Amino acid sequence: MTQTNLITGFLGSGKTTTIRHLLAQKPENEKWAVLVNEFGEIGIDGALLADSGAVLKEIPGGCMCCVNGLPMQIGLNMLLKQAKPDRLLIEPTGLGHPKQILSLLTSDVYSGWLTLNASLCLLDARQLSDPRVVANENFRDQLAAADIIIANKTDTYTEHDDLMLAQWLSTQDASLQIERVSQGKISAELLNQPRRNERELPEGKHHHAHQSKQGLAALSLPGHQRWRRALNEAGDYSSCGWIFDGETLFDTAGFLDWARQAPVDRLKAVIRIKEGTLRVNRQGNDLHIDTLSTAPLDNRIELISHGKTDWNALQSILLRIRLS
Ligand SMILES: Nc1nc2c(ncn2[C@@H]2O[C@H](COP(=O)(O)OP(=O)(O)OP(=O)(O)O)[C@@H](O)[C@H]2O)c(=O)[nH]1
Ligand SMILES: [Mg+2]
Repeated sequence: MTQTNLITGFLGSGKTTTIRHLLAQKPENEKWAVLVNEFGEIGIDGALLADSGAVLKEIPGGCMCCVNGLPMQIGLNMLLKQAKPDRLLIEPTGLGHPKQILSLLTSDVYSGWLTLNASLCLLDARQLSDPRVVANENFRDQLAAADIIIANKTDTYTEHDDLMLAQWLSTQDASLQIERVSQGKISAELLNQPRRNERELPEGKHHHAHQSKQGLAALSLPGHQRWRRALNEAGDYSSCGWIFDGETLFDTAGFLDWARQAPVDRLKAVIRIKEGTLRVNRQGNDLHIDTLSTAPLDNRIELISHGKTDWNALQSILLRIRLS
């Protein structure tokens, strides 16, 4: 039986960061796997976890409810039946509703394969002051479905954020477990806690407005095509992602300006520059940049925004800041 945990949390709350930290605690003799579902069609979290020593499976493109059918089950089957990991961590998209994935994981199909342990939900308490986030049913239901709340990014909290967190907690069951951390630094011991929360969740609204149904095909560049883009839309959020081939190099300063200024809520990129590989991760105005020692096969950029965004305008700048 594979010990399995859902690691949920709204867009940019720190799910992947937490999973990286958990993977660093993996005992050497164990095999751990990670299943990531991203909202965007271009998977980037896979690249962020590539050097983490886990068996990795990405399901790009859409909210969990939309990919929860075949792609999700195929991914899960592959991991459980071929890789047979001791432990499986599942990161659903921050814009997804937890109901469908929980029903899938607790269905008879998987009863002989996995044990579903505690669900951990990442919470950036600053988001409690963002009316757009608080009004989002996925944000609320992810928290409602959790066994353990991980209040992450405590290094950024103001007194007001602490107050909002205390206020939110006062509306919750007194037995709800909460850990306050930064950089997702939780103990892997938490993964062994049992799942206790069996609260009946409302059906997540099904916003099937996906413009692109390229799914997994979007992961590769066919033939000699140098780049392509893929769009996704669900509810009030839309995403635009690009893959550029491995020969493409970007101008570092140009790219960082573009990443800082793009009028979007979330930006993730793993791009090649003259000096190597740059990893860029922006949530709101927080921008994190670091370098990767391994060169990825291609360049990947993913933007997510609330409301309408002029993707073509952003794309024309992006095309201009290529060095080759
Ligand atoms: N200041 C600060 N930044 C953090 C902390 N934890 C994560 N971050 C940053 O927050 C951003 C988002 O982190 P991720 O781990 O990618 O978040 P995520 O929930 O996986 O994001 P999505 O998969 O896009 O929903 C990254 O730039 C991280 O470096 C923290 O404790 N403090
Ligand atoms: Mg992530």
